Amino acid sequence: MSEIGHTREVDAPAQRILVTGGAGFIGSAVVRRLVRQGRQVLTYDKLTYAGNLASLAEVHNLPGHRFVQADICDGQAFRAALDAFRPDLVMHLAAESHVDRSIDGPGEFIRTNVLGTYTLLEEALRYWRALDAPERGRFRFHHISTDEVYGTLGDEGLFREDTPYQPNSPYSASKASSDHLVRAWFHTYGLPVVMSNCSNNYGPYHFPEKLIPLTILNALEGKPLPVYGRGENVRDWLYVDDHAAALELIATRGRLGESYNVGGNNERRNIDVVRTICAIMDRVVPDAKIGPREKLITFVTDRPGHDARYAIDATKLKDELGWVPTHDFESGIEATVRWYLDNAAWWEPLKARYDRQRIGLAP
Ligand code: NAD
Ligand code: TDX
Repeated sequence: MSEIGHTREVDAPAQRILVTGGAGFIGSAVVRRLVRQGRQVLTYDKLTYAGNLASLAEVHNLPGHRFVQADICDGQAFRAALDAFRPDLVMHLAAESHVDRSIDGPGEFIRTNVLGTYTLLEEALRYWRALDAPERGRFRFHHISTDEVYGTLGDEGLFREDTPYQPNSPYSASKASSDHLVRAWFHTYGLPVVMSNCSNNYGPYHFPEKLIPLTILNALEGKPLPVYGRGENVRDWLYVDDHAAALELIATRGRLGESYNVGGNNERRNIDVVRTICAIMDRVVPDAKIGPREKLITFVTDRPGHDARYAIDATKLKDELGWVPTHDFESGIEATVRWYLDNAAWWEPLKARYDRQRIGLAP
């Protein structure tokens, strides 16, 4: 078994990093960060509707960055990528990520999130076993997951790493399954893994089907702002670059076989998030024809199985690895609104990639 329970000192930080899902929202923030630091990065991404090479424009053609368009369920393609690139670290972010889509079509979530992760684990194990001893000692597989695996909180309490798994949506159930597989490959086969579970991210390059970018773009056009139920559900929002910094720490310095919760201590009710965005937009891009954007808020049928509250206790990550988030919600949300206003060239082409009507209402 691998060295469970103690930190392996990393003499030379990982230099060759394969990032699955690197063309997505969080993956692209990770790839941009690592390439800027001078690491060698291979982005491995199928480019589904959610994948976007424009999110990697800053680094795509730099010598430190390579890209392979391939499916994580394709074991042969992943094997070829491992054998050609020879990473000392795999960061696995590729997933189907949108809860509403998982309600309408859970099959793709099982295929990608469960079978895809299984495929990567099998190939990573084969690759790791064939490495020579120093390389084998350096190699790590970092699985990136969500706090939604823990289910829902009431008014009190926080998710800790030892909170029991109680996923409630097809998305969170598929992520929970993948977490369990990763854990099992560590305990049974000794594959050197680390895991992390993060709360809701927000920031630039967020696919516009998600609450925050959807609200910004609808508010810009004077369209209704759909709020599920009464808007009282609470999410714990973390700026995406703070998550990317946490992932780098966990991947390179986290204890093998351990999982780390990541969250910014920024709990907000959905209705308050939407109102905050309205206020920023009224100030930054006032529009006399639209008027005060709060008038656009429309309460709609609740999401089936809608988790009431998520909130993270990130003490372990802070104490063990010294992580501190650098963005508070007020500055982060203003920066995010301004980024969308300045980057229509990024989001305009995406409008054709998703249904701008309500989805995820189970029959
Ligand atoms: P995203 O939907 O923006 O990006 C997912 C990426 O994975 C896309 O580039 C897509 O093309 C790629 N992909 C999907 N299926 C693939 C497949 N079969 N093979 C190869 N590539 C494939 O997702 P995100 O928000 O960046 O989330 C990244 C990871 O972080 C996911 O594992 C998600 O569960 C987790 N996570 C997300 C959040 C959040 O708030 N967004 C919070 C916690 C954890
Ligand atoms: O139009 C909307 N109106 C609304 O009220 C949408 C799209 C969402 N909501 C609500 C549902 C949630 O309570 O806003 C909250 C946030 O919704 P999403 O943006 O869909 O995110 P969520 O379901 O919380 O999941 C996100 O965070 C955890 C990511 O999509 C997941 O991949 C991640 O694991």
